[in-house]
Amino acid sequence: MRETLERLEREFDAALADAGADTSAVEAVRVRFLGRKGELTGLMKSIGSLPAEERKDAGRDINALKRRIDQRLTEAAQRAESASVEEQLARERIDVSLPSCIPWAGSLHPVTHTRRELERIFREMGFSVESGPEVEDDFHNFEALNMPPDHPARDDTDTFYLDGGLLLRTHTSPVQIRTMQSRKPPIKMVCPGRVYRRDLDATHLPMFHQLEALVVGENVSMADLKGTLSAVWKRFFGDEVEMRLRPGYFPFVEPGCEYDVSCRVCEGKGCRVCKNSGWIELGGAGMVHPAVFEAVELDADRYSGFAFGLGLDRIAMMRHGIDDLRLLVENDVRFLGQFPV
Ligand code: 2NM
Repeated sequence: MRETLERLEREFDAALADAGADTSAVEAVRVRFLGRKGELTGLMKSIGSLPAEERKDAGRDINALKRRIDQRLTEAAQRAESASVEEQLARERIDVSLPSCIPWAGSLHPVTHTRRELERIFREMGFSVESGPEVEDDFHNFEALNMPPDHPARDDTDTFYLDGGLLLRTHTSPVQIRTMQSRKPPIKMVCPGRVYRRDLDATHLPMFHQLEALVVGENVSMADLKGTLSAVWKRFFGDEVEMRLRPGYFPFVEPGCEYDVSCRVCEGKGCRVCKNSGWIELGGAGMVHPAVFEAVELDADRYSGFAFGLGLDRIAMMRHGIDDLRLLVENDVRFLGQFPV
């Protein structure tokens, strides 16, 4: 009997080692040795056929082995269970450091982006950013700007007139008039905003965006105008950009000029965009006309000033390589989404 039990125990240990950490294999070993038809159970049943004096020892030895086997099976089952939990944890591991889905984010309209960038540059240079009404009166939009009653821009084929002598401003200059009326020099201001003209073709929209700058003080000169323009465009386009002034006429300035920057596409060498001239016209400028100072009751003998203007839409198109004006007003998200902040 002793040899039988020792052999059984070795067989059990071997079988349990084979089962490893596999829960169902461990269970199969339990059935093989402790099940109703198991090997140890069979041995227990055979006690009755032993000689009477051997039965007590045999029963004790079998029970002792049964307890050891039971103990080892329980431990093996626990090991198998925790191994399977570990395996599941490893399999279902989630890397919380992986980037998540990027949420859909809005973007700025290219004109808004261009306006904000220029506003930032002007603020850094000490300018304030002002705004004013889009519905204006004749005085602020025309008369104070030295545009006499017969000036062609006042024609109702060029300007949107409203009831009660009001109109949609044709430039942002009325904001400068209002600023000079409400504040004493020194003045350093810019006013970006919507302006309206009765124009609609491949290169003009009835509503577009301007930004105008005004500096008024004592001894403000044409050299200050040129230095300011040059500083602004070098900041906006980069230090390599060249700038030039050409004579130009606007009723509200004397002398007046137009200004160009070297073409950003070909760097001045000449290309389709600049029509082989190497230059891109950006806007007009000049020294504030004494008649304008008179209209806002500023002493033209004491003060002088310069002003300049630019078209935000054209600059935004240049900056982003946009070749069709309509893209700016259609608000197609497939277009707008291409200008992330
Ligand atoms: C331009 C060109 C030249 C201008 C002048 C004034 C004011 F009110 F001070 F007289 N505001 N803006 C001006 C001068 C605007 O844009 C093409």
